[in-house]
Amino acid sequence: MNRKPLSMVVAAALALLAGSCKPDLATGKVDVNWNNSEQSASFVLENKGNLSAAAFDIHIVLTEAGASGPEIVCAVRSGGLAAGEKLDIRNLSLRHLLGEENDCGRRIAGAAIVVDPRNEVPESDESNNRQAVNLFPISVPCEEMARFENLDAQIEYAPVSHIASGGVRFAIEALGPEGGAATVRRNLSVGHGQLLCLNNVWLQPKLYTPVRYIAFDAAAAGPAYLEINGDAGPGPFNDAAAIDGSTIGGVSASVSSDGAGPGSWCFEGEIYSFKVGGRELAVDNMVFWPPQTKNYETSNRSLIRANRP
Ligand SMILES: [Ca+2]
Ligand SMILES: [Ca+2]
Repeated sequence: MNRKPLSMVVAAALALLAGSCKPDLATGKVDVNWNNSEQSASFVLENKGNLSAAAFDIHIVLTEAGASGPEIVCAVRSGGLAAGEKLDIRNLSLRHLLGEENDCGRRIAGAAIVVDPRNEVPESDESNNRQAVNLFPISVPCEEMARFENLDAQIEYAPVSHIASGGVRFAIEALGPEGGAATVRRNLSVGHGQLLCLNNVWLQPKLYTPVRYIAFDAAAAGPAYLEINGDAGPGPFNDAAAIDGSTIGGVSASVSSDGAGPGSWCFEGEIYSFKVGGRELAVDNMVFWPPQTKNYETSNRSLIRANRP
């Protein structure tokens, strides 16, 4: 009887196992909200392999039409993924990628979710790590966006304080008799970089001219308060979902998050005054439309034209 030595069989089996015993990171369903009121991505990643994957990067790459400029990348780090485990990322804000340096994102034509772009994790299948979606061009006023990156970290602004970010001035006022503070924080799953965490305070942008539209990234771990054109609407609101669809001071509100998760809060209508407050409310990336200085420049220009002989 002709039998292979046992050691040869074991070696062959081990070689086979070494090939298949690897993690396999893969992108699942990808949903990119890219419109005037919201710029965010939701997606599911999965480790389809039979070994756990160590830490890796996730890139959301925005590509421009004609690909003239450098790629615009939002990077997120994952601590790792066990075999068979899924990572569900919801409403990851891309709003901070809007900037004058990339024409405020007006030429963006596509987005791609790329898992492990630096190839830190050896995988059994390296071909399923990227998924691209087409996007329609949008027009978002990003020239005046309060990103709160200019504020000193860990500072607590007690009421009444005055701050400025992105050319917009804000007042921080007490919400109720307890006082409270607005704290500069970072590394939360809402917005990007630094943000403002409102604990028992109002945040009030100073509107020198009425605006048609205000939007920002937010997450509320408790009741939220709004006061638009002097009206509190049906507030206080138990959570973000309760705000969605309401009318406050003649202004319609829409919120993309449910419960305490991060999302985009948008307010559309003739807005003369605006206040947002909360017990534990994180806000970032506030945009105002039309931008107040822009509005002033435009009316100034038309005045010059009108005076020409
Ligand atoms: Ca893979
Ligand atoms: Ca920020």
